[in-house]
Amino acid sequence: MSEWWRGGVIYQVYPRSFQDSNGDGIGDLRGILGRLEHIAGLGVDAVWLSPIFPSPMADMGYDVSNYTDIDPLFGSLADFDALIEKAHDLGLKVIIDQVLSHTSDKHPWFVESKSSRTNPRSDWYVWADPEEDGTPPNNWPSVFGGPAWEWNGTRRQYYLHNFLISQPDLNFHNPDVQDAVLAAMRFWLERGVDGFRFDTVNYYFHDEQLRDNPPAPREKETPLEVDPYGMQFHEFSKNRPENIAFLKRVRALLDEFPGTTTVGEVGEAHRPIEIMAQYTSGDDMLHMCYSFAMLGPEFSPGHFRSKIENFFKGAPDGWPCWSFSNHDVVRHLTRWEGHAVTPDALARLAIAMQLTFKGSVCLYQGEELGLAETELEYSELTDPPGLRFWPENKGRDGCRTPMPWTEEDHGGFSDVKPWLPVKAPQRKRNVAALEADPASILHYYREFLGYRRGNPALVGGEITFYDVDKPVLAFARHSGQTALVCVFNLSAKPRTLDLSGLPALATLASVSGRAALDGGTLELEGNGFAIIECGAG
Ligand code: TEU
Ligand code: CA
Repeated sequence: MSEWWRGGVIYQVYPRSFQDSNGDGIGDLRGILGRLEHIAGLGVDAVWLSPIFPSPMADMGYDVSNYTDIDPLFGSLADFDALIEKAHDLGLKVIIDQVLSHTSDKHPWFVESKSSRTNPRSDWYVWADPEEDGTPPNNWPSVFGGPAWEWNGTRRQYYLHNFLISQPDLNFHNPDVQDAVLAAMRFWLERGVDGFRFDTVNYYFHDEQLRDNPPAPREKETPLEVDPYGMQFHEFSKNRPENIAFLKRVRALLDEFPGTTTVGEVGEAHRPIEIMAQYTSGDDMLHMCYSFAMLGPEFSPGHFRSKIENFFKGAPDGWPCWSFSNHDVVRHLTRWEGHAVTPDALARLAIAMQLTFKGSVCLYQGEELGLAETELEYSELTDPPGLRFWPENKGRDGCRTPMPWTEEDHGGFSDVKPWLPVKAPQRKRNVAALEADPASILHYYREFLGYRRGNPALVGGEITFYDVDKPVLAFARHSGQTALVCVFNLSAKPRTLDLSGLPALATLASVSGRAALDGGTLELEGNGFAIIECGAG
């Protein structure tokens, strides 16, 4: 089916941490290849590989120095071809990361661009003269701290970097830059990839006049509605109107390769849902976007409901992708632990919610094992923001520790000490142990993924929310004659609910388990939930 992505489930692999095949302590493509059965066996539609391209690894591959090759640390193009082939044999689509907003400062394009003000690529990055007093041209902040501008002594100019100093920002206003990144995309499409995850897709364009971003009065907003780094609205540094025309060029390219898809990352504190809607509305834009809207600490019915409702209000024809965990945030079992009866109860609740929301879904490697964030010492860190802002910000290493496959040393991930440690709490939840326990969260993930696949109402149906008492989230998914009422108790306390006002409730769907339905009365234990099939009428 060419629209497999609509309602599809994407499993994110963080290649450094999936499986090491050659004993250097770092995961690689051959390692992933050998573990594809695990992914396919879950019953997901696609795998998304975080960056595997040549890179100095200052931001673990999100600093690319060559868009059309594989870093030797991960393997070769031949390994990549083999991985695609096996994935396709197993019925898995392969989505790769495209980190196009910035390159590494070691990319030959930047090396050339910074060499003079007159070289052929002098305008490929965002260069700006200093203010009269020598300071940067405006107030734009870097996500990783400090100003977004770095001085270059050769050109006697600043260059823009929204992230690390070693991640200079490409100038998308230059048509040659657009052509170059589109050519890189074509390279991978011709190699057989099924789509792209676009890193920082909202950062492609900046205001050419370099106007100051307006301040965001923090006290008037909830913390997540303002920029957590710069206390300003990113009005001029990102989400510029020119991006729309460029994304249409991207979509036109993808449309040359039927069955492919795109998911844009909208890293945006201020208006994430609006931008997701804007970027996916219309069949000439991106297929899907995700944001950090569900990747934060908020865990309330109103929060989830408003994100989903606002998305479809903004883009009735758009399509979201929801994720609860990824390589940038504290794993959700740790983020939301204050709401948990037990980690497994919370894990079941979360996956059932995510898989019944309207939209596609990104899962993050290890969440099917019920992994919590790894506690690390400062000396074990590798992530630049963690190294810089410890202990207020511990960085992102805690969600990036290697997959535990077995009870062995290093969780069977590697024969040698891995780049990040596999600690006891994670190793205990290894794949082999959870496979052997039919009551494990791993089996539950598989079961619920299968349940979703078998229910068109969950994959592509409409969603209607109900007003119920506070810690409970309730909605129906419906398509054709089928309607499923989904009720989730987000608190750790048991709840008795009067659902008599809802459509004819018939039977508890077998997978939900942890609930009792008696007429219109539903009893849910803490973190309990019910998927209820509705009778006709
Ligand atoms: O993330 C962009 C982004 O918005 C994040 O930096 C986010 O704000 C932060 O991680 C929250 O903790 C993408 C990648 O996912 C991330 O790994 C990269 O570091 C970043 O882009 C730069 O390429
Ligand atoms: Ca390796």
